[in-house]
Parts: sequence; structure tokens; C-alpha cells
Amino acid sequence: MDWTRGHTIGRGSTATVSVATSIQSGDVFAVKSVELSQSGFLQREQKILSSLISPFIVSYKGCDVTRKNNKVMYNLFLEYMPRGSLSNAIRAHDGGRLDESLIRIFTYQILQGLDYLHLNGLVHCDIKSSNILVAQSGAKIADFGCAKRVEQQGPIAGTPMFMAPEVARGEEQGFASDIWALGCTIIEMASGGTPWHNVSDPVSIIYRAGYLRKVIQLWMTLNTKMK
Ligand code: 3AM
Repeated sequence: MDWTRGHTIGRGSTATVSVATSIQSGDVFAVKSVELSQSGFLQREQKILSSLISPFIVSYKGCDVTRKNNKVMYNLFLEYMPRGSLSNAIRAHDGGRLDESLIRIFTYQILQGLDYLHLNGLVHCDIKSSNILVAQSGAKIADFGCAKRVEQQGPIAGTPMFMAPEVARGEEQGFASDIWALGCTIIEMASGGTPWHNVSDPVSIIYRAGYLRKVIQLWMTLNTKMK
């Protein structure tokens, strides 16, 4: 497909996202680009996204390799989501938090997307409001750079603040950990802040997420025994 790049929408941790237009059809889409030599995450995302079709997952539109100013770029084409990320929607909303009715709709749509992924044996591993995109039709799950097959062993991936206790302890990252991260995303929608927002050090967050509940349980057991 021949296409032209439009304005830059934003820069994520792994790639730059721009608006693009197909020269043949005039269709508008989003393009995620990074230098080919650093495109491992994006190619991984391409493999996973190209196998998925769901109204609750951002659609895959293709990929190519281009040369620009002596740089070889890897480009991943996606459905354009004009309202941007859910985290932007939360920030832009009155008071920096969403109404309960809207939280209910977005949560339902994210759950539909997760149900589809999990039925296909995939774990997203990085659910959070900045990885959910919004269009007229509602919310869709995006950013599959950390996703994996459920049986796949490998290093723990994702964002410390959204990690379930078993993920923080390095034990396993399965379907349940996506649901935990959805719970954290609901906290974002309802409060405008993230879980552990008062703790800035990621190592401390991982420690607290992984062990705090166990420490409290131990303390409560000891306390009851001493009474
Ligand atoms: O930096 P912000 O949050 O404004 O929402 C995504 C983020 O914007 C946006 O690109 C930025 C870097 O990830 N983005 C990602 N995929 C997109 C898509 N398919 C998208 N915006 C529209 N459509």
C-alpha cells in the first residue's frame, strides 16, 4: 500500500505514532514507526495483532518497511482512534475523573476485549488507561508489545503500578493478572489517579504490591494468636 505520513499524534515508549493516509483509497489510519533495528516490540505486536479480529481490539491494517533520511523504519498500520487514549479522556473530563455510567460502559468494553483475548489463549500483560484507545464506538484494547501466549514462560512484563501480587512476586502472569490490571484501570477512571500514586519508586511499588497483603495477613494472624 502506498501512503503518506501526516502529523505526529504522540510518542510511546517503543514507537512514534502518526496519522497516515492511503494514496489509493484516501483512508485514514494510524502508523506506529520505529527504526527497524529497534523494532522487536513492534514486530511482536504485529504478529499478535494480525491474528485478532474483535470490535473491542484496535484493528490491524498491515505493515511495511520504509527508508527516511538514511534510516530504515518499521511501520505498523492500525485503525485510527480519533479520541486518543482513555488516560487522555480521563484527564480531559470534568474534575479528572469519569462518571459512573461511562466507567460502566468502558469497563464492559474492555472486559469484552479481554474475554476475546483470553479465549484465544493470550494475556495482554499491560492493561492500563494509556493502552486503551477511544473512538465514537467506545473503548478498544491496544498496545500488544508485552502480550504473550498464556503458556509462554518468560520475563515478567508490564507496568509496576498495575501488577497483580503474583506478577510482582515473579510467580506467574496469566489471565487473572489482566483482570487485576483492569481493576487498577477502574481506579484510574474513578479517581483520576493511579494505584500507589503516593509511591514514586517502581521497586518499592513492586515490593508493596507483591508482599504487603502477605505481611498484613501475617500480622493479623499473629495478633489474633496473641489475644
Ligand atoms: O501521547 P498520547 O496519549 O496523546 O493515544 C496514543 C498516545 O497518545 C496514540 O499515540 C500516542 C503514543 O502511543 N495512539 C496510539 N495508537 C493510536 C491509534 N491507533 C493512537 N491514536 C490514535 N489511533
